[in-house]
Amino acid sequence: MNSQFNAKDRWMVVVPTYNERDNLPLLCQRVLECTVGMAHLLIVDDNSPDGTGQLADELAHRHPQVHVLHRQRKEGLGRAYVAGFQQALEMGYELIAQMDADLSHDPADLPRLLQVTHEADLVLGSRYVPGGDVSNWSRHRFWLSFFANQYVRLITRLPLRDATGGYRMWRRELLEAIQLASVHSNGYAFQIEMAYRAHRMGFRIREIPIVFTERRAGKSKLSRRVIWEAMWLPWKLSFSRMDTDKPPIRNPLPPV
Ligand SMILES: Nc1nc2c(ncn2[C@@H]2O[C@H](COP(=O)(O)OP(=O)(O)OP(=O)(O)O)[C@@H](O)[C@H]2O)c(=O)[nH]1
Ligand SMILES: [Mg+2]
Repeated sequence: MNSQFNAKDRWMVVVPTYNERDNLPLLCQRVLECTVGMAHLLIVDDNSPDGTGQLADELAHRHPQVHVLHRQRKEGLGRAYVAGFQQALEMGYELIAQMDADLSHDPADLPRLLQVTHEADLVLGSRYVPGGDVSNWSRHRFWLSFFANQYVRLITRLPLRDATGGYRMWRRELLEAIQLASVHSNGYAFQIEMAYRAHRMGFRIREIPIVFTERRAGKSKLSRRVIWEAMWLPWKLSFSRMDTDKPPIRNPLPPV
């Protein structure tokens, strides 16, 4: 791990990868370009059979801002993020972003997410606030995702338009308060649970519009299991009070 820098001045973008060989070089290049070298990148690879891990090592060798966390086996997006967030916190970063490796999240939006952390503890890139959108999705996929978010909102009363989105930026105080070791959900359920915990603890959440673009290379890891978990989780959250729960002390800011 190459780490000659003052972590307080820098921020970390955590990217989980599983078989993203065709996307990773461009993603890395664009993140570094769009953040003019100010962001560091942590690639969390689950021993991808297509060699994404080795490619990540080569990128880390070439760019001092790039770091790699290798994990033994595929355990899902949530486990990869928990490991990546813990690593970023240990390394001392104050601001930690998360994004997919498949270029669905445009790295050019990173500076906007960063800017809003001045007034929020969690900034969500949102497809469903005015100005947000999706590109290259079938009508069916759009409505499925849109109604899934309405469903989450109705059951959990989480006042967010896009609780399943995975383009976010966190302040370290919030990630520390969440007690990452106790988060066990994966996939979309992981995104919902993390936002829910932040809200229940009264942290400031702000949604900003993003345009999400369907992946062009590589394969989706979306599975039936991921969808079932996301459908079940809102009920679990609304029925069981988690250890970390406290009544909200502040309301999230309204969407812009
Ligand atoms: N390390 C790790 N990364 C994963 C795992 N599952 C998914 N990912 C990564 O998580 C990100 C999101 O996964 P996608 O397959 O794009 O899933 P999605 O964006 O929810 O679904 P699509 O919209 O169909 O692409 C990508 O960067 C994946 O490579 C996993 O088990 N381990
Ligand atoms: Mg994707």
